[in-house]
Amino acid sequence: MTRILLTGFEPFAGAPCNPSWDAVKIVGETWSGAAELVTARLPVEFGGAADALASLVRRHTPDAVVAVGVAEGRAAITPERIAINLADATIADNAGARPVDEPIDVEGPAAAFSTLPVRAMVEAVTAAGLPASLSLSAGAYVCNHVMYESLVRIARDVPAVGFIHVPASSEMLLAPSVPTLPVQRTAAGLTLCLKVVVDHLHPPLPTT
Ligand code: PCA
Repeated sequence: MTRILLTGFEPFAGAPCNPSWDAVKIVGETWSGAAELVTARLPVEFGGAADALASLVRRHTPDAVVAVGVAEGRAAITPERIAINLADATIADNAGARPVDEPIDVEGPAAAFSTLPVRAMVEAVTAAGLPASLSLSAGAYVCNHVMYESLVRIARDVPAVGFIHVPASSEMLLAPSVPTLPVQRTAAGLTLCLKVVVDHLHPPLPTT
């Protein structure tokens, strides 16, 4: 059976929660798609997150890896198109690391494209009345790092690998001007994204 590894992140930057994990947890508890779903929570640490993902990939040998993180300020569910070979943090990660202007992999490519069906994912989510759009930048913090490492190194033989940023939630207690999406809606959008991934790996037979 097809197996999907879906990850969210622990809280960081003093926030009480991280809607990426809150939503991933709901997706795991309610999933009824045609694939086995494994969910896990990653640390917000350069290096630590990639190491945790690498051991999950070794242990579960998934057919798809979908990592999810929060992007404060975004109002939509945003599949990332590309990860760049740059670690440039404006705040320290949860282990105190704060790389500035550093390549992730000195010998690696400048960038790597998502191998998820990102456009079809956006179409499925918007068709359900939920906010979604394609993103051209995963930033240069831990999320971009995990996406880059998974595409270039950790899961390079896995057929569908990528990253989705989700909006903040009201539970994060951020300034009222920061857009939020209820985690139940984020979870519904992520579930639709995963169903598109399953169809992409195993296209349904045409009904004639
Ligand atoms: N968002 C951060 C790291 C963890 C998370 O949920 C990011 O966008 O890099």
